[in-house]
Amino acid sequence: MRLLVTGGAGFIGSNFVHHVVAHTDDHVTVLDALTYAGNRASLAGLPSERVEFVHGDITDAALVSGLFAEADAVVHYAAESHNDNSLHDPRPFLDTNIVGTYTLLEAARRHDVRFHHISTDEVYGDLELDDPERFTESTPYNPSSPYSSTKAGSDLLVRAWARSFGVRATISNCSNNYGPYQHVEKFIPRQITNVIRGIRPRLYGEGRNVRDWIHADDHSSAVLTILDRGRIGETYLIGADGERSNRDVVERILTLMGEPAGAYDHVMDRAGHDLRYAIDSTKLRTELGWAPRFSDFEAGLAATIAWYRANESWWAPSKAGVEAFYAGKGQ
Ligand code: NAD
Ligand code: TDX
Repeated sequence: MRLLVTGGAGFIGSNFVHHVVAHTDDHVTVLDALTYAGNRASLAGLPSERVEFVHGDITDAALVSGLFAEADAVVHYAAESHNDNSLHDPRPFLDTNIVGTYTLLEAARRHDVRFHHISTDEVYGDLELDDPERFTESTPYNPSSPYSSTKAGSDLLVRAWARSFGVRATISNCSNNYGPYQHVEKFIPRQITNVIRGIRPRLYGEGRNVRDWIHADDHSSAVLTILDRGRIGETYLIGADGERSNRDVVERILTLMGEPAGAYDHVMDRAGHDLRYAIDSTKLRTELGWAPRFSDFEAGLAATIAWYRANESWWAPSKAGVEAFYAGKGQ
């Protein structure tokens, strides 16, 4: 199969490309604009006969159309992905997440290409800490931030193009990913690289907020499963029962890195900060037979810490700029 992967130089997209090369015979073409979040080094070492890189923007309709004409299936990861950036400057989120997805859907329609859209559990808003219910495929959309509202909008475009134009599409909404190649602006890599640099980790507010962590490689195996056996027109939630409070995660990072568990600072909270996300992935597990491999969060976190220790040249160029951005916001 010839796969086109948008955003394949980003965190989850690059993990997916590595996963596809290791587990299938598919050929991958990556389309990526190499924004601040894209990094060609995340694809280093992959065989050139299996992976082709195209530097370009998903809003470029002519470029996109030519690439769709040569693809059997498209997996769409490209996005502006960081909530804190969306609170600072929402415009790129509208351009890439909404207009970009629209541009891809028009090409999928014209060339009748199978389309898988990558989305997030944040489209469902947040849950109370003691809510016994988790998000399912029928939870109403209720996004909180400019980021999550543009992802919600992109999901709705996919549903409309599937129903109105017969685009052969599926959607997955996944919980918070961790693993190698994640940008240092995000919570887990920010704290790991802070500790490496001798900076105290920064917890927003009280740190009671809960995220449902999944290893990026488990996200990749779920997406391949949906591409292979998912029913056209359906949405699948991806999660690995990994709920943890931010405070618990920061304390684990510190302990695993040989520091006192309490050696972190509380900083200004995020505006509109979602309290809790939690995924019920029963549909994906029972209908398609998927299961995660990384069930031990502490072991996955230890491996991620080891990766950041061993790959300082990958993240060092971004670190100072990210910390300057946060410092300007009291975070
Ligand atoms: P990321 O920010 O690390 O990577 C995004 C990639 O998209 C980068 O390589 C960037 O260069 C590229 N890109 C951005 N705008 C582009 C454009 N206009 N044209 C072409 N390429 C462009 O993001 P990520 O964390 O890897 O997230 C990937 C996808 O997964 C996103 O759609 C996100 O909403 C979704 N998602 C992320 C998480 C998470 O925990 N990070 C969880 C669920 C879903
Ligand atoms: O320094 C920090 N301190 C802190 O306490 C940072 C950067 C974050 N946080 C908190 C905010 C969140 O409660 O940690 C939690 C995780 O923050 P992020 O890594 O920014 O992730 P989140 O906002 O939960 O969104 C992520 O998961 C869903 C991805 O960035 C999204 O792309 C995905 O859709």
